[in-house]
Parts: sequence; C-alpha cells; structure tokens
Amino acid sequence: GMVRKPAAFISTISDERGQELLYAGMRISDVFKEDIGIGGVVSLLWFKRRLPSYATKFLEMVLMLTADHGPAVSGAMNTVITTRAGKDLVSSLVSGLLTIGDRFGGALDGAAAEFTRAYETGLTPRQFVDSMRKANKLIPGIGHKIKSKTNPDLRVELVKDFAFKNFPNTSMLEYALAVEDVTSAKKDTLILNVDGCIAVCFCDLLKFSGAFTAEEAAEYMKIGTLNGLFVLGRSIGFIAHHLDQKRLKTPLYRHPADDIYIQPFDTSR
Ligand code: Q5B
Repeated sequence: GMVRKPAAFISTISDERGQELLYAGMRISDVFKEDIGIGGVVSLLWFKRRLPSYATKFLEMVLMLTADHGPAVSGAMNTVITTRAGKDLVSSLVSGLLTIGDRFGGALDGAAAEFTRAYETGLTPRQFVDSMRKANKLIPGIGHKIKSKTNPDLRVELVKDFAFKNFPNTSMLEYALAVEDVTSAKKDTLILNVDGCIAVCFCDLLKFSGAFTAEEAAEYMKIGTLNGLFVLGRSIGFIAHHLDQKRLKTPLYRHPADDIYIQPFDTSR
C-alpha cells in the first residue's frame, strides 16, 4: 500500500487547508455565528475546546483588565523608550514584552505552582508563608509597588467578585486570600496582586470547571499558559503606548544625568 512520508511537524490546533479555516475543528463562520468572542477563540486555540461561558467571560475579563497599567511600569517604559528611539511597532512591542517575568507581570505561573503546592500538601497559610521565608523565596503573586491594603487594587476586587459570583468552586482563591491575611499583616503592600489573583482563579477553573482532567490541569500550569494571559493582555497596552508616542512625535529619550548617581571608581584597588 501507500507509505506516508513521516511529517516534520505536527500541529493540532488549526487547519487552513480546506474551504474554511478551522480553529480546533470549529469553522471560522461558526465562530461568528455562535458569537464565541475572543474568550471563545482563546479557549479553542489554547485549550482545544469550548469552555463554559463563565470561563470565556473570565478570560475576556483578564485580557481587558491587564491591557494596560499606565506608562510607569517596566514594560510600558521599555516600549516608550524604544519607540522614541525611532523603532518600529514590533521592536517596541517586544522590548516591552521582554520585561515580563518573575517580578513584573510574569508571576502567574509561579503563583499557580506555589499556591497549588502549598494547598495540596495541606500547609496552613501561615506554614506556607513561613516555609517560603525560610527558603528565602518571595511568594509569587504577593506584593505590589504602589497598591496595598489601604490603597486596594480595584482590578483585583473585580476578579475576586467575578470568581465568587460565577465559579463553581473558589478554594484556591480563598486559600490565597488567607495567605494575603498573613502577609499583609506584616506589611501593608504584601497584598494578593493582580498576577496572583488571576493565577489562583485560573487554578480554580482548571481544577473545578469540569473541562479539564487533573493531568491536563497540571500540564497547563507547567507550560506557561498563565503568563500567556498577561502577555496577551498587556500587548494591547504596549501597542497603544507605541501608537501614542508616534502620534505625539516624541523625540529620542535620554535620561537626565542628574537622576543617575555615578559611583566614583576606586583606583586604589
Ligand atoms: N516582600 C511586586 O516589591 C514586588 C514579597 C515579600 C514575601 C513577597 C515584590 C515581588 C513577587 C512577584 C510578583 C507581580 C516587586 C506584581 C505586576 C503587574 C502590575 C505592576 C504595576 C501591572 C514589589 C519589601 C519587603 C521585603 C521583602 C518583602 C516583598 N514581596 N515577602 N513575598 N512576594 N513580588 N510580581 O514593593 O523584611 O523589608 O526585607 O517581587 O508577584 O507586576 O502596576 O506596577 O499591572 O503592571 O519593591 O500590577 O513584592 O518590595 O522588594 O522592597 O520588599 O517585603 O522581602 O521585606 P517592592 P520590596 P524586608 S504585579
């Protein structure tokens, strides 16, 4: 019989070869007929399935409320400086994206991993906080430069409200809030931050929506899915900052020298 040449690539999410483009088997015309929204498209392409409507609404909410957080954050600054150096949209966008990581905007995967480990091994919130302190590790998803108990992050309030009203189970969110009680008692700024709150809610979705097996949930937490949410959302904002600077025709940026302390070089060594 016919022997098929082994394929160099395998792909499982989309297909453009037929008459109509398919996203995880769904025709692009049905994507619009059924009005599945950007949350529905993300579910198809990231998870290869339709998710319940509260879950796709949640995805959309995350993209909307991570879209931007002003010009002062690391990523937006990088984008603005790159644009002002005369670079194009893609260069400016990626220079912003490259700042996303453990400290800024990329704490979701770490938060999901640490909070899940703590919850599943049965640590009390206090034991978890103490164990992280002992290991000399910051808790991903806890802490903010300007937001605090007294100056709460309204984005976090919106995410919490939505999860409490719509999710079948919010065990991970409740656990993370109990951890926040411990950390914020030490220092006002050690709140469950936007990365942390989205991450634990997403864990509740993966674990309890019924749409994923336990193995799938564990895999999605491991392969970078959660940081992908922030990266996708904040790309909207970084592109906006690029366009804004272009519109404003801002010149090349040079940092004022009087704002940099240059330490005298020790020539005796
Ligand atoms: N301490 C976020 O640091 C920040 C602790 C902690 C235990 C912690 C820090 C951190 C984990 C990573 C994380 C996401 C760097 C943040 C985001 C998106 C954003 C951004 C925006 C947007 C803030 C003071 C004292 C020290 C520390 C202790 C601090 N964090 N202890 N666990 N997690 N968090 N990142 O204010 O005894 O005084 O030495 O790395 O979740 O990125 O808007 O800006 O939308 O764009 O500089 O919202 O928390 O605090 O480093 O001076 O620490 O608290 O050990 O203790 P800060 P530090 P001590 S959301």
